[in-house]
Amino acid sequence: MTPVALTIAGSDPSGGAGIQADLKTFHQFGVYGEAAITLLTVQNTLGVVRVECVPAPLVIEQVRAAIGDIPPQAAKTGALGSLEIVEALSELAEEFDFPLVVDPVMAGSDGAPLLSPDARWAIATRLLPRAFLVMPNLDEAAALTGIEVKDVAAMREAAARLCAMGARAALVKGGHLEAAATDVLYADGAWHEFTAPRIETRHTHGTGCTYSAAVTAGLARGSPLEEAVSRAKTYITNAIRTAPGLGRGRGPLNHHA
Ligand code: PXL
Repeated sequence: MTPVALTIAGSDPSGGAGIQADLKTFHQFGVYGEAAITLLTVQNTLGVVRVECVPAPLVIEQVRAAIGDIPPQAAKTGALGSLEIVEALSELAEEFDFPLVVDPVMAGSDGAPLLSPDARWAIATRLLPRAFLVMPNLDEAAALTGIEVKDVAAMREAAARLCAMGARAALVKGGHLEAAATDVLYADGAWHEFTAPRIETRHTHGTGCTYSAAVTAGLARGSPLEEAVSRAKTYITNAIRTAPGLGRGRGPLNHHA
């Protein structure tokens, strides 16, 4: 049977991040993609100029319509926008019988807010306990745990704390570290590291979305977590390395990697 994955995330009309990136990534992994939209952004590679959240009940209706007819084997969340959406989705996720990957997006790659500040607490307390995997970057890991996360030792500590907060597993992403891009996974009481050489480039738009979509696709295909992360890390590294150079700002990745 064709594997199916669902993304619950925001729209990026320039096609590099959000649901557009997620669907391209699912497709590249041979996974049929479904998408429920949480918010619309007006943006291109130069930045985000406007964000409009979808009413929470309409987000829930989209998810129910999609999974009620074509059940996914895995799902992910991206930008969730409002407290209402985080709360409604956390409640709905109790019914999910497939793994949920939470990419706790707080801002776009240009720093524009994609999550209201009052929704952070709800992600930490309501959504994390529903997560099979949470995969924050350094800033998001710090915001969720309250500790400073600037090196691999702190990443290990943050990953373990995120699991103590209820996530089944946590992958803290070190793409913004100064040395190599080392990501730290904490799962089943053990740490694992995934390292790739640093690539100097401005074309990183949608990196987080694409990475979490690739992990979700692997899970939908039935891969064990470590294998899904390892394959996704290779994919994201190649996608950055072979970015097509589109746009006048922070350009998109190569989703065909
Ligand atoms: O990468 C975070 C992100 C998530 N969702 C949407 C985005 C971005 C980054 O720009 O545009 C819709």
